Amino acid sequence: MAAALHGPTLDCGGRPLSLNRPRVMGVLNVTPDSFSDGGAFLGRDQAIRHAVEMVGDGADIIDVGGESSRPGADPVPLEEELERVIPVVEALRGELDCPISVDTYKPEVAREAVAAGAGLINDIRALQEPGAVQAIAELGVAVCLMHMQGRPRTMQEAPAYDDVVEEVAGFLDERRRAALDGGVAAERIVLDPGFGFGKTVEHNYAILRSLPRLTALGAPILVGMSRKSMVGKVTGRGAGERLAGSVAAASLAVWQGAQIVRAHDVGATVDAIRVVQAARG
Ligand code: PT1
Repeated sequence: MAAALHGPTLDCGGRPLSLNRPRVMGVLNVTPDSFSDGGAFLGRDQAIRHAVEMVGDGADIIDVGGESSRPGADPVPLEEELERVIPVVEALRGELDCPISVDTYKPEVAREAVAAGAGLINDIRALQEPGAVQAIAELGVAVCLMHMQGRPRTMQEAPAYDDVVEEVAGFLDERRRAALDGGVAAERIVLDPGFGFGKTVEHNYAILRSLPRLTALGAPILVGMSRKSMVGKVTGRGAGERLAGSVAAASLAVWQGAQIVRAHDVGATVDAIRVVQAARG
């Protein structure tokens, strides 16, 4: 129960995460093909060390991902995703006090991840896979519902919208409704516009400047812009040199009410968010 906490909380499987201040979700890739870490954290021990370091830097959630969703990425078979993700979640459960998130759209991975200790399922397909709503409702964990146009392999070929902000808002509202109707508790739902997922640079910045339209949906908003091409395109920087741009994007999102920021560079993002919070009063 969240009896001791006041204000908005995210219920991560019985573990309440207060959202009375913005939170940082640290990215822990356990893929050999990940777009910015280049598989550097593949080994289980390295993954644990990286997660512990991010928590030391102020991360509130660790997001474990075994299938890259960067533009052009291929799907990973179920067994391989399980082999990558589950041992890391099991090890993290013994090392960390913060909620562990798993970036997966497969209900089978969600079930095993929660059994291993995950409290949040980060679903880039927003529970559209068969059986996904039921799995999350039964598991009693938190879920992030994200918008994506198309699929990672081809989503950047020709993204198109009549009104990107309204279409993303409408989709997130519809998926939230589907989750609620399927038995997922309202205090377990987070929404995410999916920066870079089937969106041009212009689409991404239109969403960024219109975040209040999304916070008005009534659920906490998570954003992930860290090191993405929307930052690279306007700065002319490669994937390894996007820190300042990523921190600017995170700051603008928090200024407009985003409650959770998914980021690779946790320490810098935490500092920036503290400054934004102080300015917001
Ligand atoms: C995200 C996110 C995610 N992003 C959530 N989960 C990725 N909830 C993975 C590029 O344009 O924003 N929200 N899980 C990473 N995906 C991308 C997409 C990485 C686009 C890079 C780009 O460079």
